[in-house]
Amino acid sequence: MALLQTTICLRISTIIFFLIFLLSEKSHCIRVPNRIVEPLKTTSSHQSLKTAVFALGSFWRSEAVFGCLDGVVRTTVGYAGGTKHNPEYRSLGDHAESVRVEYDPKLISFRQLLEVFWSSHDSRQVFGQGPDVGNQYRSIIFTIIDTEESRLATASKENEQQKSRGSAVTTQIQELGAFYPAEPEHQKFELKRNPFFLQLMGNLPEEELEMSTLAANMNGYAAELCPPKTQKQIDAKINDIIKKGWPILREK
Ligand code: MHO
Repeated sequence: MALLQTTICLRISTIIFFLIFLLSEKSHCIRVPNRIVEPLKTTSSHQSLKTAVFALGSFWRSEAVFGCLDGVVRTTVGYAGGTKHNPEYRSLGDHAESVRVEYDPKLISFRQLLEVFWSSHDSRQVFGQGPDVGNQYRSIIFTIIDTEESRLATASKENEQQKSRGSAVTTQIQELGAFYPAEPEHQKFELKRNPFFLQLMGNLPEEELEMSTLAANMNGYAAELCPPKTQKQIDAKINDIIKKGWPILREK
């Protein structure tokens, strides 16, 4: 009886999965994954990580931009740069939509993160970013005073200003105060828009999704914002999974 139930459950989920597949216009067969519990990293390995916080427009996009860089371990969207206590998406006060990036400095440097920051938005746009208008979309590099990072941030802003002589770079370099993580529905937003990818990852529960490096990567991939080489590598992995019918995406 237990066996029969398992078989029926598998069949139902297979049908749902095939429907998703048909909608995505692919014509391959694939087995339904069991949920994979991704092992959380140990505290000791976390001790060597560093954190950077940036604001560069809609935090859905910002998280995707940083999420699939090699060396980025975790991303979180939130509110920073303002004074309002406990901001929320619909009343964020004077905060800016921000992304907190946890990274391994042995694999990626703050300098490289700054390059991605500058090349991923228009730092000369006033009171908004792209189509999004408002103070919450302003451009900020958060640093801690008198650190190597704050010196690098200042130098990179000067460099950016020199490159765009005609117009002022609006980016603020601001002391990092409180960072308020945003509501769960805003975390890994681009990935959550794509149930097929969530399924490929084994439908991780929210807490694991928020901690997961793979989810940060896949969030960037879903938004097509990974560096081209990474975008292609993930494409290849997904195609491989589809071919083999072994539908589980794992950490690199
Ligand atoms: N233009 C975006 C802004 C979202 S955001 C997280 C939208 O689709 O509404 O502020």
